[in-house]
Amino acid sequence: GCASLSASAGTAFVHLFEWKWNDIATECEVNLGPKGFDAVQISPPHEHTAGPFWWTRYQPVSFTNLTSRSGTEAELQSMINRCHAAGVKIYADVVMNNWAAYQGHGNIASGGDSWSPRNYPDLSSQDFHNDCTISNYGDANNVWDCGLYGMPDLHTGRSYSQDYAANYLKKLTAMGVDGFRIDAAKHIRPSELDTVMAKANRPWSFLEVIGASGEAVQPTQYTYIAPVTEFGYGTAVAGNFNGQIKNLKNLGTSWGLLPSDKAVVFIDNHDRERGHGGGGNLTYKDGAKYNLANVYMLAFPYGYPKVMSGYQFTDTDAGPPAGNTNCDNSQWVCQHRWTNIANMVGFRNFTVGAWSVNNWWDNGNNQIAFGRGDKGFVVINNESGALQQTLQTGMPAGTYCNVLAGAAECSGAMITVASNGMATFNVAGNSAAAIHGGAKGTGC
Ligand code: LM2
Ligand code: CA
Repeated sequence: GCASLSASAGTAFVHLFEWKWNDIATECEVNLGPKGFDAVQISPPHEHTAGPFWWTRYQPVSFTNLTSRSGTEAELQSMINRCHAAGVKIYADVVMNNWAAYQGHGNIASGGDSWSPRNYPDLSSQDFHNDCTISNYGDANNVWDCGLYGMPDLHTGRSYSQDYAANYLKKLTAMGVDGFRIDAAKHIRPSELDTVMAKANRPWSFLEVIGASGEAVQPTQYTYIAPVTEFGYGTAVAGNFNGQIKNLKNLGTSWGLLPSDKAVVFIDNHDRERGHGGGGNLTYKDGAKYNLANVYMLAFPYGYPKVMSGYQFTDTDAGPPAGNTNCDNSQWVCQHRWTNIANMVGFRNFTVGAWSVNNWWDNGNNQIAFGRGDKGFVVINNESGALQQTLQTGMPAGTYCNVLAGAAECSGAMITVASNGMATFNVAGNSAAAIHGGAKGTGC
């Protein structure tokens, strides 16, 4: 068929929130590899406390027992191997700062180990900071050395604790894991986290540090270690998709965001879609606006984008639907399979070499268009009325597939770019169109 996009390097990844390892493996083979996703962020693979809530996985019990709600260590290994064979990397979510406290569903953890707060199979009370609860975000010592929501706080200044965390990263690296999301990095002193990463031989990582003005601990204190989650991005995108997207022309450092190469960006994540840790983000519940915001994120040259992919919920504590994770069950949202999102990954991969915005057009309100050098061009209509414009694309003459017009990149309408670079776009309300040189209507 037309338009095989997998030749380009990966530039965007997906969080398959609460997916089981076996189902991720199949998804890598069937969808993520063919669509050009760079990597999958997986839910924490360590042993965790019991209970049906999603957040029980953010309460570790052991880093040496890797049986979790997503599966066994053998299934984890098999998934890593199968995703690699499909050209997809694996990033593991690592919770090292805070340890299990919740015993509302008993003291037997996901891998069968029993535990009590500050006493786990491999760690005991001395490996944790003194018992205190974070209460003052104006005080860095309080944020770093007390317990988040009262969970035991790993004493990351102790060599034994550092080695324990580093050995976990090394074990996962040896299994083939390609990178890490370091959960709650904001609650670990930067110098101590840096020591852990050094002991782990500095695997590729990104650090979860939620910035808030006026607080003592800021994301910029961590960027010397690794890229950081830029929470300001999703907030800014949401504010303007609910306002006027013409303002998003120069989203980046001039908005107070981190340098692009230090920023992992997302429209929402597993916390923000639930209103945990702050709100205001667009989520799957916002429908077309959310869909188009993801198109913007994947088209716009800023940051390393992460697509959220989760399950439907009303109760913000609810864990995943019972049974296997798959996109044929409507309880799973599967954002990464939405045509616009899946096919914009190919757009980002193809346009990565043209890291600038060119030929920006807007209607002064909620219709925008922009190019990525001579490699691609996108039109986003965040209004209910149709958009009909002849625009300068900056692209070579030719017949291009509108990659957002059908599930396969070239299954929908064609768009003709004239020799002067102009092309006519007819884009229905609340939808988008995109063309790029990796999906041409002829010669593929
Ligand atoms: C993070 N960032 O710093 C994660 O991105 C976030 O998802 C985690 O919170 C948090 N760190 C701790 O790793 C989640 C969730 C919380 C949940 C915790 C611990 O957002 O609601 O707290 O995980 O599982 C839950 C209860 C809370 C309780 C706490 C301790 O919701 O009421 O506090 O467990 O048992 C007494
Ligand atoms: Ca800490």
